[in-house]
Amino acid sequence: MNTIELHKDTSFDVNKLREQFPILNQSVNGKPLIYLDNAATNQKPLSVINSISNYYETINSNVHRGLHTLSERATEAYEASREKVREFINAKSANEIVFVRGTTEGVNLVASSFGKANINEGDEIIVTEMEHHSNLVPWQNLCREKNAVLKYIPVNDEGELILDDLENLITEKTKIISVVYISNTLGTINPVKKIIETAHRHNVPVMLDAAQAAPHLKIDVQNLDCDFLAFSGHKIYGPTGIGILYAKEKFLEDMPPYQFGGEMIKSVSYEQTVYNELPYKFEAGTPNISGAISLGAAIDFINSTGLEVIADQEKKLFDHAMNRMKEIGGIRFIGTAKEKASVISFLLEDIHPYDTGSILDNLGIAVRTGFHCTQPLIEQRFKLPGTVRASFAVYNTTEEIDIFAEGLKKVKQMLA
Ligand code: 7TS
Repeated sequence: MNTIELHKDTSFDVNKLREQFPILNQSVNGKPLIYLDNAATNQKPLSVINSISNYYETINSNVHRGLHTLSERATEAYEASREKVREFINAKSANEIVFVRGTTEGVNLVASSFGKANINEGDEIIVTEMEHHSNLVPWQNLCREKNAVLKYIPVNDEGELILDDLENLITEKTKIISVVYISNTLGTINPVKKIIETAHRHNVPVMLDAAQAAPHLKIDVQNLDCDFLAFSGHKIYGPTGIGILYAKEKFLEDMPPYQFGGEMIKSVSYEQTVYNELPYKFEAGTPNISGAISLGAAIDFINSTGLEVIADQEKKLFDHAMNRMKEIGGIRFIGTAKEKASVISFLLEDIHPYDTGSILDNLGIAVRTGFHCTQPLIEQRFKLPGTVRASFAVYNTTEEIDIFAEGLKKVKQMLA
């Protein structure tokens, strides 16, 4: 193969990739669907969809139980997927990967289990002003139950964390810091490694909400040295109802179980129970087997497409969208951090976000409007009624963004 052919083979063809996403090929409200709500959930390639039906057509069976062949096959596929997740985030051991429902359950598990064992009256927990509700409400609730204090790392007008005071925010009472890696509302990529280094100098463990990071950048938990990390399958081209919690083994060993029942036990008598080894101690009940297996298929999709290719395409889409949107005039961007992912939150003139969203929907364009599950950030920090949010995935095209920009012009003509 000569170099020209080689180049042709490796170049990214978005239209070819789109053939793997049947949902994109449809009309909505009489217009071709333009799906720009990828931060909420992205669409699934055929390989993921097929892996779900393939599981039920060929090996459906409960895991870790039967000695029979199907159960062994299901268990093997389930555990192979755990290994894929381990590799995906470069964890030391598959024992550190717990299958959960998603990011929300991952945070709840840590708040509930680590919280029960380690948080006492007067202790402090630190989050940021830009947390998704799922990395805020569990900690708020824990603090209420334990009479502990929740502190916030502030956000500047550009939507970046103000870290100058972090050293002062951390005290002897700080028991854990939990931070969003990439903000779903602002798109800010937070300097989490720096936060982790600072926290560790004070012996404080750090949890990362990687719901928006997992689809966009390479996560290396050993390099980051984070103590806990969670993400959701449905934001990395996988199914809903499955996600993972990563935690360093030393924490998982010491933490009490989160839920109790089958799977999480080694032996049970009428008097007492011996808990199972890791990670099963945290996986009570029949798990989402098909979900876990097709999460593995989603990781295969990302690996075969290439995280770098995905990041390049998203950067191209983001830059193109920013240029087109700036041409329109009258758009206020919320979140203009230097380090940003492919998420654009904005307001068009003084038009209510819901009105902009509805008109775009009539044009077949799906965006999200409102608080994006970050109500304190939008309402209290930025004093806004909500924003419109466009978020891009690898299968979006610059032509779609041109239509989106024309749609915004139409909204402006109609309502400004
Ligand atoms: N953390 C972040 C940063 C998120 O963006 C989300 C979901 C979650 C946590 C919760 O993930 P789940 O899978 O457990 O629900 N974010 C969004 C969004 O931006 N629009 O809809 C869901």
